[in-house]
Amino acid sequence: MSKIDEIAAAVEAGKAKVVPGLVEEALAEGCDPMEILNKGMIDAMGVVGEKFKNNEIFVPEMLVAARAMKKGVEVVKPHLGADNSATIGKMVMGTVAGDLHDIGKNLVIMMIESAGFEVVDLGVDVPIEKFVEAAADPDVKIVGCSALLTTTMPALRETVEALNKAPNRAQFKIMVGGAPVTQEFADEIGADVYTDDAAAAAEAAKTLV
Ligand code: B1M
Repeated sequence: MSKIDEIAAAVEAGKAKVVPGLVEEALAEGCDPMEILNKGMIDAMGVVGEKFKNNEIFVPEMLVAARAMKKGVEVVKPHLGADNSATIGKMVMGTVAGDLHDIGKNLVIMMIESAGFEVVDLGVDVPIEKFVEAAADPDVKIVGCSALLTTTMPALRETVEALNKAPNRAQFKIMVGGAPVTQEFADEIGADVYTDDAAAAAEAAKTLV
């Protein structure tokens, strides 16, 4: 079994104490940090999601897998080229109301910070008013909204609608993403940009400013 497969297996099994050591070993062996993240952790969470969908595992197992992934991300993060010394713009980012998923949002933040942005993390279950209030900061160039549940897509729509009515709307762009979100949905609700992963979000952010 390759080191990356070992990481994936440990994430799937929710071994939060084991994952950081395996990630360190993979880095020491010269594995690409992006591959560790994508194949060792993000893909593993995809497997966890499938198992949950098929009733093979339940919420607690999903939660421990998420914790294990977070521990692994902490180790790989400094190796992804994060450099906050130069700021090219300010972004605010949150997971919409009713939605508690934050791994994807945190990865998007990590990649966007690596691209040179200052990111204000509004957290999860963010009410519409909090997004609008944060967007009122005259330095904010991008407002990012993440949604992971089909049941929170209406909250995403309402958030984007409210942001579109903000008096300072011309000053910022609205970026949306998350597993159930599509380009078509993003266009329909009036978002400026949709991206399907964290790396693409960082590229899009750079293009926007
Ligand atoms: Co939840 N969950 N969950 N969950 N969970 C999903 C999303 C689900 C698909 C699992 C499944 O059924 N297969 C399903 C949703 C089904 C649906 O809506 N159709 C689901 C469900 C049902 C639920 C609950 C309702 C379960 C329950 O209680 N019965 C519940 C809801 C709680 C709530 O939010 N109110 C729930 C709870 C949880 C946990 C708390 C246990 C845990 C979250 C822990 C945490 O985040 N801190 C959890 C987890 C871990 C998952 C899965 C397994 C993994 C999510 C994840 O972290 N993926 C997930 C299944 C899956 O996704 N395959 C699932 C890895 C992450 C890197 O990917 O978040 O997609 P993702 O982010 C990507 C892109 O989407 C994109 O970039 C990221 C990085 O590349 N992206 C953006 C994300 N945001 C972006 C924003 C952008 C741009 C790109 O611009 C602003």
